[in-house]
Amino acid sequence: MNRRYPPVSLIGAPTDIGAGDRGALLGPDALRIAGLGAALAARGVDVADRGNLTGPRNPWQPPIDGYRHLPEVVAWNRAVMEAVGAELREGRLPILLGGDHCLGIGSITAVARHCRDTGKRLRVLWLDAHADFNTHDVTPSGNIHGMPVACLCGIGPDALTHLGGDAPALSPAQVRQVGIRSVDEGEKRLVKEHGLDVYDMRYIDEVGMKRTMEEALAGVDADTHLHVSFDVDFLDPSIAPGVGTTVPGGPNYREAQLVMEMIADSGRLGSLDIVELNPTLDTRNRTALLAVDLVESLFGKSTLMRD
Ligand code: B3U
Ligand code: MN
Ligand code: MN
Repeated sequence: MNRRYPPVSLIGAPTDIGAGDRGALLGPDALRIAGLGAALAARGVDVADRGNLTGPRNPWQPPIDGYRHLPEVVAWNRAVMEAVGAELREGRLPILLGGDHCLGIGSITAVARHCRDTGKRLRVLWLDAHADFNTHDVTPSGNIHGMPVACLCGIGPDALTHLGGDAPALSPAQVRQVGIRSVDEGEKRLVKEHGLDVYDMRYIDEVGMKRTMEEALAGVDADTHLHVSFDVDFLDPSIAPGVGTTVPGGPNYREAQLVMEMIADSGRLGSLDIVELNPTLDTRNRTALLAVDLVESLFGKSTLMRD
């Protein structure tokens, strides 16, 4: 199944402004060094690397009113939103190289706005160990990388929920979360209250990854823009140790590869985030190398028997 993809733009956002550990700011270069651009080019994809965005440094301060570094998080997300929006308007497929997962707010706000302008339906696949649905009053950490899904659904500080002008960017019905295995107590209540569609690891263990992904992709059609927000801590830490918040019991290599292949088969991938990669916690850049390998599957690399 050799598919044609739109031209791809790599956008680096070197910051750990929303994270609980330092180091995700090295994510974009770790992915480049692992050969992301060359791997896509080798698949026949037209790739342009737009370099890195700039933004405020990480002041490493404690939370204020339940948020750490809110003004800096807003600044980075504004830059991301503008960069991702510009690529989409040119008909390109943006790949955001994080950076921590707070950047999903800017990226997906741009995608949601683009879908509104072009009349496309939007489906967001959130591949993550965490639900990222905390709010300032229930967060255990104040780290905004634990809040992007809530912000995108209109629950959060105005500066983030209204980043693109209108709020909310998303309704929970547009989101499918896969791989979830760490949800905080207050966060659990919010996830249930807002009816988020969560395929947690227990569900995946019980029904298998194939059926999980069939369900998560159900209804995706020619008019759908599929956004994949790939938090690298989605993967089991035994294969992907280079992330800040490892949670045991994640998808193994074969399951993760199937996820990417099934998304590729849908033919609807329109934008991608690769976030939370922290090479300072890794050895020999193996987590970035794995991420690149999985992105190749996402762009249609398949075994001989299926080509
Ligand atoms: N739920 C926790 C931990 C966390 C969320 N996302 C990541 N870690 N990467 C929190 O701090 O909100
Ligand atoms: Mn996340
Ligand atoms: Mn996570």
